[in-house]
Amino acid sequence: MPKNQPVKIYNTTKGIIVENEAKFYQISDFSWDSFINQPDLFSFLSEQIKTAPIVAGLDESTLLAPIVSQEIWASGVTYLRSKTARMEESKDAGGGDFYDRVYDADRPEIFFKATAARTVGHLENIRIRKDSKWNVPEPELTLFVNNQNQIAGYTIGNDVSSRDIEGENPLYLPQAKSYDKSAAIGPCIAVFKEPISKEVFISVEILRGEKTVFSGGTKLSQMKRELPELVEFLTRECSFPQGCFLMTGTGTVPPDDFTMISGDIVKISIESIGTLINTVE
Ligand code: DO4
Ligand code: MG
Repeated sequence: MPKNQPVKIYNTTKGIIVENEAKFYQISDFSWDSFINQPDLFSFLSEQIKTAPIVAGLDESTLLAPIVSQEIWASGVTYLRSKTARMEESKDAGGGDFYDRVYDADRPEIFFKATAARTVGHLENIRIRKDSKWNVPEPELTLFVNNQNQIAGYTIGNDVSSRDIEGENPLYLPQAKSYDKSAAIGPCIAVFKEPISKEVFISVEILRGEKTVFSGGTKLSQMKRELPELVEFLTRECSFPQGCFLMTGTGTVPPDDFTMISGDIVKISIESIGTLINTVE
């Protein structure tokens, strides 16, 4: 296997499919929850594909979000760009100082984002709230943390957010962040032998019809915190018998005069994991 290339796990309507070096394997006899929580997942996958039947390929229309019993949590204000954007949006509410302080504090911001039922996968629709006028995607490297509190894999996340609600009062954060179809993850869980490189680029493009109305990106190395540090805080007083997902914060925020509208297509790519595409309902 070439150095630190991931093995990818897909949740599909036809069961679990594993991709390795452009070959696809059908996995049977495992539930999703038990499969992704196997200890030393990379070695386990390498063993599984020695005997699993090869299938023709991956039909994208069969993809499901890579989540069954897991919760999605999220960390915030982990990049400078997120801190400055939130200080600006909440300055009239006196919230600016909170964001400044959490950026420098030992304890990171961590919040509950979504249940599996509120989450969509690749090519499914995300939603913006009807009572909000300013909505953005947040492209985020998302960790799969297994039931032993280890980072076992990575996926792509969209922490869809209502900036006017969050900016009006920091106590409205749960309403700005957590509602039906406010979270997208996928298309796979990518499992690496070594931790993911900090040089990976996380990019986002928003299409309105044929036109790109916003594009941007950041390197993971721009994040102020370490990934294990975020996991350590999340798992201090919460256990996750089936593992969980942790969105790690956004480093890309569109300009303040930008809002998503119905019909927009959001494409988030992370090198070596893939691209997550969702349309705004
Ligand atoms: O505190 C607001 C949310 C921060 C967030 O979601 C992010 O930085 O990604
Ligand atoms: Mg976020």
